[in-house]
Order: sequence, then structure tokens, then C-alpha cells
Amino acid sequence: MAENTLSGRIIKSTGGLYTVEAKDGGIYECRAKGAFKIEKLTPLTGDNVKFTAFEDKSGFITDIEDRKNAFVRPAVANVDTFIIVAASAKPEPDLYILDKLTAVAKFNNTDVLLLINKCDIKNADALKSIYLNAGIDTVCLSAANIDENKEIFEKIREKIKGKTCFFSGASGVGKTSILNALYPGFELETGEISKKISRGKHTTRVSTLYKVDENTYIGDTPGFSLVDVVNYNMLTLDGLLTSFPDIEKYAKNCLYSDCTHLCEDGCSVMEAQKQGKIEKTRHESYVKLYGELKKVKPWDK
Ligand SMILES: Nc1nc2c(ncn2[C@@H]2O[C@H](COP(=O)(O)OP(=O)(O)O)[C@@H](O)[C@H]2O)c(=O)[nH]1
Ligand SMILES: [Mg+2]
Ligand SMILES: [Zn+2]
Repeated sequence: MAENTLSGRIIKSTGGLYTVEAKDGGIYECRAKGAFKIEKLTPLTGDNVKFTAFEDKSGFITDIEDRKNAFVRPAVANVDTFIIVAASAKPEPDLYILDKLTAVAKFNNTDVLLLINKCDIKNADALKSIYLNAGIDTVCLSAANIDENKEIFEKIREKIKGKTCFFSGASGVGKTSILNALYPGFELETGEISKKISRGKHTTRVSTLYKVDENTYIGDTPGFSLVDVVNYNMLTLDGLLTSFPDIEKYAKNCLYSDCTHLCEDGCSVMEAQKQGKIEKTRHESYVKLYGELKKVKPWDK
């Protein structure tokens, strides 16, 4: 059979079978070379790869390009932006989960776009200001009023353009509604995939990238909503402070050089928080996450 070496990107992976989109748009069902196992390297959705392509559209992955970042669960690589969706109400926003997600993003070199949905039922200016003050790109919207929100959706499409993005956020906040409003052509596909995912047993292993245009991909994976930060090594205690840049900024003049910025005397972070320079809820999340990460023993990893 005639064969050819091509470059492409893994857009879906399921149990050792990888769907690779070649640069020319061709779709190939690939296996990976056995040597990756010896190197303890697993191809991931989002990986840029070289592969041997056969006429029957099957293939064999031979090389994986260096990654910008990689996540164990969901198993994805080269993510540019987490699109974190919250609702102003129904369900009530859980700030700890939002802060965990922003920290995981920062730790893994990923940008954040926070979308506060359902602003038709409750004003979210206070919530928005917390995140803007924390340096996070935040947009209020309502996926229930697509016409009134036309310009906002256009702005979001512009922010996403050219990036590989994953949606995350609790169930019911409006992720699917926002996706359908942003990209109406995806309606059927998104629904079908969601159904497939909820049916299978090994579903959290499946992650899929949808191509919006030449360089824009949207990820569909249930895993980012769960944020089991501790068990999936998404963040470490050592990396916690730099994962909260709004807090780290004030951590330079503490009295003790080993200050943990939780509650110590002479802590410049505590001082900044009292003065309102650091959002109270952000610091509370930092403290709570510190406690969670502290419990992780090296032998648990
Ligand atoms: N009032 C209001 N309801 C919304 C809005 N966006 C979505 N919903 C509703 O919230 C429910 C959950 O939306 P869905 O997109 O399925 O959430 P997902 O679980 O995050 O994908 C549905 O009944 C939607 O119609 C909104 O902006 N305002
Ligand atoms: Mg949904
Ligand atoms: Zn301190």
C-alpha cells in the first residue's frame, strides 16, 4: 500500500485510536508507534504529530511535537485558553471552583476567559469586578438573548480566534447554549457528542477538538468541570503563589522570608487584602487550596 509522511493534529482519542487531521484537511484513523510506551509518552488530543499515512486513511503516529502544556484528565495538550463559564445565578457561582480553575490555567501556561452567563436573571457586576481586579478577562452575557448580545458574542469570537480553547464550568451554567450561540453550525454535532459521552463507560477518556476555522479549535470534554486538582497534578503547592498573580504581586515585603501568606504577622499579602487591594474571596480560595495541596504527600503522586 502506498504510504506518505504527513503532519497533522490529533483531534480525538479513544483507547489507543487517534483521529488525526492532516494539514491538507484529510482525516486519518491512527495508531501510535510502540516506542512511545517505552518512553512513557501517550499521544493526546491536541498534539501536533508526524504520521505515516496510508491510502485507506489509516495511519501510524511516529513523532509528537513538543507541547505547550498537557493535562492528564482530561487528556489534552496544547491548550491556549480555558473558557470558564459561570452563571450569575441558577446555579449560584462557586468562587472556589472558579479560582481553582484560574490557578490551574495559570500554572499550566493557559489563558483564561471568564464568561458570566445568565445576566438576564441577575446582575453580575460585583462578581465581574472581583475577576477584573484579579486581572482576569471577564465578560457578562446572556445566552438566552442572542440578538441583544450580538456584539458580545462577536467580541468573544474574536478573543477565541486562532486559539485552542476548552469550555469548563458546572453543569447547567449554559456552556452548550453559549457554544450554540457562538457557532450555530455546531448545534447538531455538539448535541450528538454529548449524548455519546454520557452513554459510554470510559467516557471521561474521550476528548474531542472541533475545528472552527484554520487555527481555531474548541474542545469538548467533561473533565475540566470536575477540577480534581490534587489527584491529577494540575497544580502543586510550590506553584500555588505564582498561580495567583494578583496575590503574588503583594508577597514581596513579608516580614518572614518563608511566609505562606495564610495568616502570619507582618504578611504584606494580609495587609494588602485588608486594604482591599486583593479581593477577599481570592485570598480565601488561596488559603483553602493551600490546605488541599498541603495534604498531598509525595508518595501519593
Ligand atoms: N435565563 C437564562 N437561562 C439560560 C441562559 N443560558 C442558558 N440557559 C438555560 O440554562 C439551562 C442549562 O443550559 P445548558 O446550555 O444546557 O448548560 P450546560 O450544562 O452548561 O451546557 C438550559 O435550560 C438553558 O436554556 C441564560 O443566559 N439565561
Ligand atoms: Mg452542556
Ligand atoms: Zn506573607
